[in-house]
Amino acid sequence: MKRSITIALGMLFLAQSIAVLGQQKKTEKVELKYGSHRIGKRDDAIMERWRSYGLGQFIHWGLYAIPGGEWNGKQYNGAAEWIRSWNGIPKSTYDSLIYKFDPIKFDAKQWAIEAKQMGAKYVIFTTKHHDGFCMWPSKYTSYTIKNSPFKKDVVKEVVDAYDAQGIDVYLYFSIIDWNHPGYQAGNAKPNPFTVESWKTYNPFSSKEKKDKYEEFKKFTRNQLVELLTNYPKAKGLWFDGTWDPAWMKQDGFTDSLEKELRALRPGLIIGSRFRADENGSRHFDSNGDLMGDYEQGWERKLPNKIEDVHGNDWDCVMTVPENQWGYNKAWKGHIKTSNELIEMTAKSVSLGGNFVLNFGPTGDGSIRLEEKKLASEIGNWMKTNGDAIYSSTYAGLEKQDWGYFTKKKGTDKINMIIFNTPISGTYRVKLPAGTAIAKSYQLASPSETLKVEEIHANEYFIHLNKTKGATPFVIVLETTKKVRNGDNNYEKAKT
Ligand code: FHN
Repeated sequence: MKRSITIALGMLFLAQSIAVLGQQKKTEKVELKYGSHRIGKRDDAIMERWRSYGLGQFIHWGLYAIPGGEWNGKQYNGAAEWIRSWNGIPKSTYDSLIYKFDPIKFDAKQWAIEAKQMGAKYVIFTTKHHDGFCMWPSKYTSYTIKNSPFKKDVVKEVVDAYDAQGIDVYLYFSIIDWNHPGYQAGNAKPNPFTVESWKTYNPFSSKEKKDKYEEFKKFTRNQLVELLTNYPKAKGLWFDGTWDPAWMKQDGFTDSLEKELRALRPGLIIGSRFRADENGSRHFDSNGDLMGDYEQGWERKLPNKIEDVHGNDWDCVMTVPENQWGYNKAWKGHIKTSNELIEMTAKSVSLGGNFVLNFGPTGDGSIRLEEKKLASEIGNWMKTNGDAIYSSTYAGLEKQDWGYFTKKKGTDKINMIIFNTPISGTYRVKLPAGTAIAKSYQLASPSETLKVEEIHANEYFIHLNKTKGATPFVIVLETTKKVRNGDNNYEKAKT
């Protein structure tokens, strides 16, 4: 028993070491056929726009919204959108939910208006989740919205409505497809998982399964081309379910598919989840180079320091309750408040990333009241303080006890996003050498300047005019180059 625990811990350590190593640039590069397609960040205008978003909306909507985490009065304990994988339901019974999908309250225009009010600059919408149900009338399967009582092309309605509100649309697509006869998860990954063991790993337990998987690959490719062709306004694809070892083993196929999709839509944005290299490395190839346009590994977690993001673009996708993406009638565990979500947004931007908040509409197409309330509270905050989020990024300064710094791109403005105010109402701020504060004010009241006191070289006290209540807020520091006049007498201050 003791030995197996030791072995298990050893394996866990090894797996974690491999994962960590995968994110670090290797000094000795290995020759890769299917590694990263680009070294370094994208520098085009489309990607620059992606970087400016700050806040996005994720929507998980599909057949799973009908049971909402409950089947015949029994609660499923996993994430609601995974309910089909539960032994409590015959799979064919789940699949027949297609005949019940008739969301009479679905109003994409209203969703988009509310998303805009929240301050979202992009939306990621589930065109197909793991159950395989297509929210667009795909011609490659009959398991689509077209064959539901609703019939209408939901993806088109979402794309058009959000685009009309100036919100960029990204199409979520699950590689896992429980409905397709050729799909399979693959045999368990080799253990230990090494370059050598991966080379000889066979994900298929029979030739028949391997052949069927070839059909599935064609089907997947066709659906992706179909999505990009049908919805030219969509800016990118957001892949999921690609941890599946059968998919990970398709290195040559996925490498050329990525090239094909990018050729079909120049400027297309794809995150790091799409494919693995020939050694089974995901997100980062075996040389530690990012496999996509931004790091897509921050799901329900955030980096803590700038070193954690290795200079890459990234986004964080987050649920309101613990691990529920699709609609679940009974949210359990901690439900995040708007202040917590605003703090996550601020933290993301302060570390150079975007924050994406998930919504799970109900089976009738409405957005649940708790989510509407959060969206409206976040939106109210963003109206006043959004300038510290949009087109803002890492300021070169670490997180402080009072909150986070962001920097407005192309300006000398540094924002302090405040979540904790000291009883004194005074914040201590250390800026890089050669930086002076020309002016400071709250975003909520730019005409009322704040008293700035220099206490050491490049170190200041910013005094609030009056201490604030329970809402986070932003202090702007308009900075200039510092001119030394030699009359500083910091010792007297004894600070
Ligand atoms: O299994 C899914 C889950 O249902 C949800 O879609 C999230 C969103 O990022 N992705 C998967 C888990 O990584």
